[in-house]
Amino acid sequence: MPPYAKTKKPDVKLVILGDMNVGKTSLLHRYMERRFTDTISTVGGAFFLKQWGPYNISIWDTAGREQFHGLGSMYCRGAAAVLLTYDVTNWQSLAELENRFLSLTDTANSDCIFAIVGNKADLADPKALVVEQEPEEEGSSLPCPTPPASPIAHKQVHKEDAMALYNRILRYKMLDEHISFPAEKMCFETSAKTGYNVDLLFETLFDMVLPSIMKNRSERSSPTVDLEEPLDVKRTKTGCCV
Ligand SMILES: Nc1nc2c(ncn2[C@@H]2O[C@H](COP(=O)(O)OP(=O)(O)OP(=O)(O)O)[C@@H](O)[C@H]2O)c(=O)[nH]1
Ligand SMILES: [Mg+2]
Repeated sequence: MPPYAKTKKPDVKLVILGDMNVGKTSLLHRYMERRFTDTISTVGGAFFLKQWGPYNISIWDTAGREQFHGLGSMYCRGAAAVLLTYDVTNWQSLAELENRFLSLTDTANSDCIFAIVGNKADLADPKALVVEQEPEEEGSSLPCPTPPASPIAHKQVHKEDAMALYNRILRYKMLDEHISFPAEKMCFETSAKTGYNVDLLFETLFDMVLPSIMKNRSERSSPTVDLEEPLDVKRTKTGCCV
């Protein structure tokens, strides 16, 4: 195992932002624990460490409640990617990303990657109702996934709205649209409940932050001057160092 994996020091940081109740914690639980769990509204923030091949990726879940808003920019400090999350059945949750959350990302890295994530797709899109099946033990038969009967809610946010927001973010960040990842690639619709697109979301971002991981590692391994250590210097008669 490479030495970096043993130390479990995060190589890179991802942060999930968005209004309360959009499903940030549920998305992270779905990805890390492979299931949809009961959640309680997040207080402050929580940190998960994902081992991705030889790399350690920290993923920060943040509280969407207004009272914790001030903490957001602290969590974003040094982030290589930010997942701006909304609920596809709630237009206001998309608007809040621009109104309240975008400015918090000013402390993220200058080359930070942004993803716009529309969660709760199972409520609005029959495609997202198919429950993700985990790979079974060898020899056992794989049941064919069937969509559970569930009422389809009115979809308030369409992918085009999310893509327009993404392009506005590029302009706000003064990022060149021609060299940044295109909106089509960076806008996801997910369901933490069924698992729809959840692995795709996280794993696409992990691949995209690989250059940041490499940069962080090379900075860590480059020789640094230890200010605590006395330098091996020769003193001249006048007391100056040469
Ligand atoms: N139908 C459906 N419900 C979801 C989904 N994701 C989350 N929920 C539900 O939405 C509610 C809020 O989910 P959380 O994951 O706690 O939301 P949050 O964004 O972390 O909220 P805060 O921590 O308060 O910021 C819970 O009742 C979840 O069960 C989803 O994909 N589909
Ligand atoms: Mg939460």
